[in-house]
Amino acid sequence: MAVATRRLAALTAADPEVAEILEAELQRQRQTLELIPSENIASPAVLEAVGSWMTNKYAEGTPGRRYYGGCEQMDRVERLCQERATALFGAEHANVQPHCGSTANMAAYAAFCRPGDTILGMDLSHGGHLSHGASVSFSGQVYRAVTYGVRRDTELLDYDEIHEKAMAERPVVLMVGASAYPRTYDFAHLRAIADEAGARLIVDMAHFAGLVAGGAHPSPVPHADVVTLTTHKTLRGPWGGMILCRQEHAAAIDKAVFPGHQGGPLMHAIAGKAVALRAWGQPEMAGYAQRVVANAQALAQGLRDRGLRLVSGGTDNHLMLVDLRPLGLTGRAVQEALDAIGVTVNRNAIPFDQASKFNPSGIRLGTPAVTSRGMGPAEMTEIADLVSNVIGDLGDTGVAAAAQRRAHALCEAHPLPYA
Ligand code: DSN
Repeated sequence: MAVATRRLAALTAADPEVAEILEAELQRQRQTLELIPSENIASPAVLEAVGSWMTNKYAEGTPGRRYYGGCEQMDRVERLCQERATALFGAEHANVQPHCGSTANMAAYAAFCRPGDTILGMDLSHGGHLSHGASVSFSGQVYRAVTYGVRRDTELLDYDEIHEKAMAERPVVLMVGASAYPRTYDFAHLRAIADEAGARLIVDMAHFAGLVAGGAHPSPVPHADVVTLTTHKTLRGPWGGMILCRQEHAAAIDKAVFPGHQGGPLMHAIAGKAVALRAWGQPEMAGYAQRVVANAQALAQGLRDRGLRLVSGGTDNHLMLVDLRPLGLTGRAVQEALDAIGVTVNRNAIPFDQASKFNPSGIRLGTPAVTSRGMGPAEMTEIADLVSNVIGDLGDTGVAAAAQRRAHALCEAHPLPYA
């Protein structure tokens, strides 16, 4: 494949093999409807910052208190990023150094807990994240993890169970947030539970940070001791993590990030985070969060209209889970069939799933990336139609070919923002 973009000129000359892989991935992204709810499309400005010489610098420490010389510009960009984060989310303090969501959560727990302490988080199989206490993750190995889930009848968070477990287990931390929960949270209620149980409240808003930034989702910031997030999902920035907290916890959080869990911060990523945060005040992001939610609701409606069952009946945020059990299908088969026509989703467990984790009974879909491409409710109905056609006639090559043409046409009409 010819690699001819100016962006990759130096790379093509130095390493045509890697350049070709990057070019192939760009073509895949161009020609694919990206429905994985944790993915998005970073702006060209963010990519420039991340792909810059800021990668050349060590800056262990915090602005004004570095362990290396030559950090003047590092201090400037990190302070700018912190100021933009605290202003955007109304937080008292921001640590913008976490490399990802898991290291943000590691540091957040460590600010309050010692190994062996009890944490209470959402069960992975009900939509929680690995780092919220799963036994295969540090969070379930370093700490004594207890979990809560959703109600069987409504598939909504079971606040009574959270209250009961918090009072019985007296966790040091109540962790709230999920990777596959299609609804919003009652943060005031969760704060009251944490207070009654004597726990710290940490909210992991990795999935919905951009919805909070754009005013399309309640903010956990006024309620939580600490809020962790990632910057590459709905926030539409570079890959990375971040922590917001009350001033009283700032020193403990900063120490837990460095030297507690990380060495040198990724200064190129911090520059990219700063660029992404600024964009939320600019016309390019105006109404984006509301459009992501409106698109998710249109997609959910379209799927329901075509006979698919959604966990909890729909969505309030950017994602939804389709229950494939009524159709006798598995997540892996549907994921692969959609992959083959240029539609990317991920197979996912649904609450009370009896199937294997490797081939669970659901698929997870979301709208951040297609919204970034400028698609709206009409396109969501088109996507619902072609996706449900493929699911309804899995293995039918004629149906798949027609759906592929329609997916391709949507991609052509809504190009990526890259040259
Ligand atoms: N693995 C991410 C997701 O896809 O939701 C969460 O960090």
